[in-house]
Amino acid sequence: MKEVEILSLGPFYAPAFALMEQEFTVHKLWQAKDPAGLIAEVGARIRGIQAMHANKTDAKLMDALPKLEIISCFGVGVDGVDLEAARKRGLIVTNTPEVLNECVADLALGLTLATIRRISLGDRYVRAGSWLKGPLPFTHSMGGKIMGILGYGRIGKAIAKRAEAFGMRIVYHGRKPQADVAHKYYADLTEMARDCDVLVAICPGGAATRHIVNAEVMQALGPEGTLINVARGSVVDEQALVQALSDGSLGAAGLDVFESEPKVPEALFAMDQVVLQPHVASATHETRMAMGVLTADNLRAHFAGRPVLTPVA
Ligand code: NAP
Ligand code: 8YV
Repeated sequence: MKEVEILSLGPFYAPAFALMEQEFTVHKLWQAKDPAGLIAEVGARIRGIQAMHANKTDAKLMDALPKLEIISCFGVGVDGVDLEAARKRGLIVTNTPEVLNECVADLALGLTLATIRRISLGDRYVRAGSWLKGPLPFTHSMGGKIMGILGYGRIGKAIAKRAEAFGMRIVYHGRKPQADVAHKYYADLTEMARDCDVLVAICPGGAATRHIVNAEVMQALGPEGTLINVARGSVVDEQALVQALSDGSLGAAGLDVFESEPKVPEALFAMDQVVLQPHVASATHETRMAMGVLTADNLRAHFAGRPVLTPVA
């Protein structure tokens, strides 16, 4: 299918990217010294886009590619794509759901454990020789605590399974209660935050969830509460988060994602009650390979005249 030309907006896991390149003619916008020049040169021939969540795939870009048929996203979150513009153009949009559930849930649970039990702090404590001067202060248990999940979807359910194995009780918030789910549903996020010990955000990003975890929600979670964000930086009001952690109205936070990543508010660096990760929840060899293969498989299926494997509804 080398005659099919694809515009790559960002690189993904190299061995999987190579598979895509074996099959298609791939133009790498992220390597272009003059991105606008590259689009002017090849735009009229481009039939597919491959995008990462951080890439802005908007109407302007789509309009510059008159033969565009499909946008294949690496990652499950498609908040970088203007879905309405894609719908109007009749474009197919695909993502890579399911294959990353377990890894993202592992990191979410790891962050929860590391934050509640102050594992990163303990590590720094030993390395700094502080143990010689006295023991680390006690932390809290995971078992018996309530975890509120904001976004009880594919990954949310994988997180719940792990948290239950740690003896935690699960409650959830979404836009509606789910049939066949026995956990308590909260229509109101602030109410759920008030009732739980740990609030895990794992809902989609984008305008609908922007700052859904606001100052009020953090106050409700309270001085003993822990916020875990593995969703998108945009979901949490970061300024309010820094304020709540500084004045102690929120107890602790474990964060994999940030509003202006890779920029992280420096105020968080000095906080012992915070664990920071550089957006790595799905970043294992196995999972990134599976995501990359699925990204290429969706393109292959479409250009072979078959239905794509994982279309975004
Ligand atoms: P999913 O299966 O579609 O689940 C999303 C959940 O969020 C659903 O339960 C949905 O429930 C809920 N939701 C959607 N819109 C909402 C809103 N406006 N308010 C409250 N809840 C809402 O998606 P998934 O595969 O689990 O992935 C979830 C998200 O995780 C992705 O979109 C991505 O942003 C993030 N993610 C992050 C990483 C990372 O590296 N940190 C990795 C993978 C995914 P209702 O429809 O009932 O509202
Ligand atoms: C990746 C993600 O970090 O799937 C998502 O939505 O955020 C992560 O799996 C991302 O796709 C890499 O750009």
